[in-house]
Amino acid sequence: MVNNIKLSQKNLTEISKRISCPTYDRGNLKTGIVHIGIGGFHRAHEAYYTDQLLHDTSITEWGICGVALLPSDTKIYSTLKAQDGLYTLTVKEFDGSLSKRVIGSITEILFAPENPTHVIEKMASSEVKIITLTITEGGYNYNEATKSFDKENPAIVYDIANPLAPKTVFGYLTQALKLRKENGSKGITIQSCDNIQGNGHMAKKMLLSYVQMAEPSLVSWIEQNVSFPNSMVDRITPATSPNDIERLKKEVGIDDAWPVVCEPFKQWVIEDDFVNGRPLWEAVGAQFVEDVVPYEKMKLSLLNAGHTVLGVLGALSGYSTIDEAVHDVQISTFLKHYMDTEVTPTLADLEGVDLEAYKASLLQRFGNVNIKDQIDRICSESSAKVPIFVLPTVTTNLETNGSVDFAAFLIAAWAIYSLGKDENGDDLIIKDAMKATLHDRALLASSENPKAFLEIESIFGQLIASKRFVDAYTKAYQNLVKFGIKKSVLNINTI
Ligand code: CS2
Repeated sequence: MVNNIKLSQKNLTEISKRISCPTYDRGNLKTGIVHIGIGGFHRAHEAYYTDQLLHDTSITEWGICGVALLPSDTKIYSTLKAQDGLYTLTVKEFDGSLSKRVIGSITEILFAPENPTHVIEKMASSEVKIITLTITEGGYNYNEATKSFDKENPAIVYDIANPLAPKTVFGYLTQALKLRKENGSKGITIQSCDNIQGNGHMAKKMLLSYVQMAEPSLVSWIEQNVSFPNSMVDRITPATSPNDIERLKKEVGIDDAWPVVCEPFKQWVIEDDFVNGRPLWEAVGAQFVEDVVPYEKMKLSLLNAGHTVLGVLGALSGYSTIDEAVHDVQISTFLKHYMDTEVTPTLADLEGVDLEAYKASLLQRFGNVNIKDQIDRICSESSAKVPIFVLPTVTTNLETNGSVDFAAFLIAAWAIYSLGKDENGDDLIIKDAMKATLHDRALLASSENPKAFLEIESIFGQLIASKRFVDAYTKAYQNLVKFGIKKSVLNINTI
C-alpha cells in the first residue's frame, strides 16, 4: 500500500475503501455511557459490542464518552483525541487470518487530570445513563487483610481533602452523584467490567465506604437511585505491539497510532439491573441473566487463574508469551491437574455449565499462536490478581479438605519469581504496585524462611495460619530451589 491514511473522522470515507468502517452517523450519537479506563480491554469488548449494536440498529442514544483518569493515561488520551475516538480492532483468528474493523462507538474523550470539572459534569448530565468501569482489579482499593476499603491510601486521603479536583474513581463518582442528586436527575447505573467476583457488589461496597467518609448525606440517595449490576467479561486482549501498528500500515495503509488486537472469542454476561435504561446489548451477543455468580466463578478461577499459572511458571521457565508456556507439555499438564483436582471440585454447584468443555476451550484459546499474549501483561499486578483468581479456590479447598498442592506450588513459584530472575538468570520485568514489598519478602523467604512471603497480609490474609497450606508451600519452595522450575513441575505432575 503506497500512502498511509491517518485514522480520523474526516478520512473515514477514504479509509472505508480499505477496511470496514462505521456506517452509522457518529455525529448524531448522544452520549449515554461514560466509560472510565479506555485501555485495550474496553476497546476490544464493551466498545466493540456497542459499535456492533450501533451498526445493526438505528439507535442513537448510546455513544460512549471515554475518560482517561490517571496522569499516566496521557498517551491514550492524546492518541484517541487526535483520531476522534476512532481505532482499529484486529481479531486474530486461530487460522492466522485477521479480521479488521474501525470501531466508532467512542465519540468523546476526556482527560480527567486536565479538566476534572468537565468529567464530573459529564457523568452528571441527564443524557448519561450508565457509567462503566475498567479500572483493574487493584483499582477498587480493597484490602484483603481487613476485608474492607483502604481508607489510608494517600490518593483517597487527597480526594477527601480536594473533592472538586479528585484523583480516584471514588472521588469522581461521588461528585458526579452529588451533582445528579442536586439537579434532581434520574438515577444511574454503575457497571464494573473488571475481573472481580461480584464486581458490582465490590464497586458498590467500595464506593459507599468512600461516600460514608466524604459525603455521608449522599449514602441513602445512592442506595435508592444507583444500581451496580454484576457482570462477567471475557476477551483475551494482549498489549498492542509495534508490529501490530506496522502491519496495519503495510496491509491496509492505515496509520492508527494505537490499534487494538484480540482473540476471536468474546463473552459478556450481565445481571439485568439497570435503573435508567440500557443498550440492547443482547442483540449483539451479550447475555442478560439473573445471577452472574456461576459464570464469574468459572471464569475467574479457570481462565484468569489459568493465566496466572501459565504466566508465573512460564516466566520462570524463560518464556515470554502465553502460547509458548501452554505448549510446554509439563506446564500444560500442571495446569490441567490444577484445574481438575483443585478448581473443578470447588465449582461443583454450578448448574447448567459444561465444565469439561469450558476447560478444553481454554487450553485451545491459551494456545492460539497468533495472539502472542505477553507473559509480562499476565504477571503484571499479580498482587491484586492472586487474591481474586487463586486464593478463593484455596480457601474453599482448605475448608473442604480438598487438595491445595498445585496452588501452593504456584504461590511458591511466585515468591521465587518476585526475586526478579528467571531460570536462566535473566531479569524479569515485574510491574506491580506492590513490587517493593514483594521483592523484600521474596528476599527474606530465600534467605531465612520461605514462609516470609506468605506474611504479606494484604494479599494472603490469614493463609499463613493454615499448617496444611504452609507445609505444601514450603515443600514446593524447597523443591523449586533445589531442582529448578522445569524439574519441579515435572515432579509435582508425576506424584
Ligand atoms: C488476564 C486477563 O489480566 C490477566 O491476568 O487473565 O486480562 C484476561 O486476559 C481477560 O480477563 C480475558 O477475558
